[in-house]
Amino acid sequence: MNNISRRALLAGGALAAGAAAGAAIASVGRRLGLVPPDAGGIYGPGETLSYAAHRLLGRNALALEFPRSMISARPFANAISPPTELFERHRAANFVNWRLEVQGLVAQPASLSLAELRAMPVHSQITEVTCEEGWSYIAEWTGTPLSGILSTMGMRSAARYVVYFSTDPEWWESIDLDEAMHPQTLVTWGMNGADLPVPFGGPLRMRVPRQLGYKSVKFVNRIVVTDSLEQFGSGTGQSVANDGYAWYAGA
Ligand SMILES: Nc1nc2c(c(=O)[nH]1)N[C@H]1C(S)=C(S)[C@@H](COP(=O)(O)O)O[C@H]1N2
Ligand SMILES: [Mo]
Repeated sequence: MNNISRRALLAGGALAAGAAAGAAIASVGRRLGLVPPDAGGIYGPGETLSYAAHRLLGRNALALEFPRSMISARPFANAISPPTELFERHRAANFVNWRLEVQGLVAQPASLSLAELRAMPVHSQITEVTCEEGWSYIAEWTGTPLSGILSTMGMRSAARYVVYFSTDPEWWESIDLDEAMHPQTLVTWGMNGADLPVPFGGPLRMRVPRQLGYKSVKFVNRIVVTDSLEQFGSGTGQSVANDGYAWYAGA
């Protein structure tokens, strides 16, 4: 073999090794849960960096909690799409027939009433809702930790994400297991000492206080534990209404 073809062979080998290493790094990143589902978008590299940094450094970090004196006197309820017929029927019945369906990778799928949720271990936190549009307010949220629901139903080992839906078909979101099992992530039915009012997502809202407001979906009626987000909507883990926002919305 002459020198040139030997060099070409070596270069080719190095390139192939480089590509293999790149693919290996991507696959390790995925395996360690450091690549968000929207990594392929135009903000992909930035989203991956932010998500990986949070997951490596701040897995157990707590959202800031406030003293009672800082609860907002006039919390701001953002506009929502008009309530669906299904929602209006539940409201007319005082939400007694409202259910949280728990489906997917759990040993025991369930359909939980509000009373059943309230009978489980309860947690309260005074945290801020921050909208990506620039406003925020502080309130006390009371609910059932999502971690308690998932543990009770027996999460399967393949589980990686929790997708949560509302009576509004336009608004659903998903979080990874770190967020789902985090003690501040609440399936919320109380606000400032009373039942959660409808404008704030009553009767049931997913409160994810470590992330921006749009992850805190109102009127939640179904959660699905899954190993992949590909089969939901466009595959990025959020409804089309939210597709322009980062899937991981941690501060
Ligand atoms: N079902 C549903 N949940 C939703 C929304 C919505 O339009 N529909 N808006 C989201 C957005 S963008 C924000 S910032 C917060 C606002 O919460 P607030 O109304 O309590 O201020 O709710 C989130 N949850
Ligand atoms: Mo928002």
